[in-house]
Amino acid sequence: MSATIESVDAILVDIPTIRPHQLSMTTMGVQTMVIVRIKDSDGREGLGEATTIGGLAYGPESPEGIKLTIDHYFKPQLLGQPADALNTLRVALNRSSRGNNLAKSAIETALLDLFGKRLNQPLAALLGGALHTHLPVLWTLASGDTQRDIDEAKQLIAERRHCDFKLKIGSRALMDDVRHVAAIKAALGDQASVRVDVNQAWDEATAARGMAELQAAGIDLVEQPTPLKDFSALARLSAKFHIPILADESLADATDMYNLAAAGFSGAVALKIAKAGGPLRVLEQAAVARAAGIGLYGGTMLEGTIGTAASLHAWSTLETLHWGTEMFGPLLMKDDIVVQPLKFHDNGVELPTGPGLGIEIDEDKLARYQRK
Ligand code: MUC
Ligand code: MG
Repeated sequence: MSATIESVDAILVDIPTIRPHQLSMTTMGVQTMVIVRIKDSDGREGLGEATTIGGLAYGPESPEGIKLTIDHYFKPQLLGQPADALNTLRVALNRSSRGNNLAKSAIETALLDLFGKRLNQPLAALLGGALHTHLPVLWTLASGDTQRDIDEAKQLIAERRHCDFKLKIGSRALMDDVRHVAAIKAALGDQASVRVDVNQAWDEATAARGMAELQAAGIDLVEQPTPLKDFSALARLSAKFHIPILADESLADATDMYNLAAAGFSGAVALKIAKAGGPLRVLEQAAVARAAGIGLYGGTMLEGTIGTAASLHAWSTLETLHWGTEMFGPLLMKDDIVVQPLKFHDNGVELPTGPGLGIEIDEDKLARYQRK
């Protein structure tokens, strides 16, 4: 007999960032995680995380809204149900509530963690087994200051913590951004791959000019240059330039991936468990991307260790991650709420071992940072 779900808790956790993190739509000084704890009738616990960026600045789900969705809509549906019937529970939640993929991702992650603990297997084993146990991780330079970004990158290269960098641009005038990016690329040279994320800030004409400048400056990848719903702009720009485009906000799930590929887009996709609705769902999207010849990248919503570990388990099962990953979220925060932090070294991170996610909550730290 399968264990049943006995409790579902969604907890808001606020942790300051190590420095301001400047995106085109907001500057973060604190990261808010929604930590989900699901307990079953055998006394086991599964952990999940739903995290967004800058309240409602980045996407339509806020941390407070995610907690409300889980407490008031998902929890009554989940209590008393068999804990390992993941597909049944997903279908039920999808029938009763549209969208809310970040909240659904946290639930799917917690149920997978619980199932892995029940079977005494890591989450990746439930997904068919890991192909990689150490995954490459880039770092985002987003202090807002060119020299500070260069110093930060040089130190991280020297420590072999990261060798690939993404720069957040789009909040300044185009040529100011181009000068900022070109100065960083010139300072780092060939020892680093430098990419940019515009977070939708440009219209198509600005993007065309920007991409030409960035291509000339030696930038390797341009992430989400134009607004998320304009699939045809992404398709046209991807046909016009050699510098590839990474689609991020435009894509949540497998259907979006299919539609963007059908619109003629070529390039790469930022996979994120949060956007897709969980580790199982994101792998469906990866399969569509692969079929369409679109490159894969393990993306983040700047989650803490729980969401990052869940993503790593999913990415570890993908044969090729053409653009690596950006699973550095825990490193952007001043502190952590887990007993054993992830191990970052050699320009990447180790896939955690141990049943489920392989992550344990530090109850004192959680109590310290939990929103009262
Ligand atoms: C995004 O749009 O990519 C991921 C890394 C980072 O610095 O910001 C996020 C969001
Ligand atoms: Mg992005």
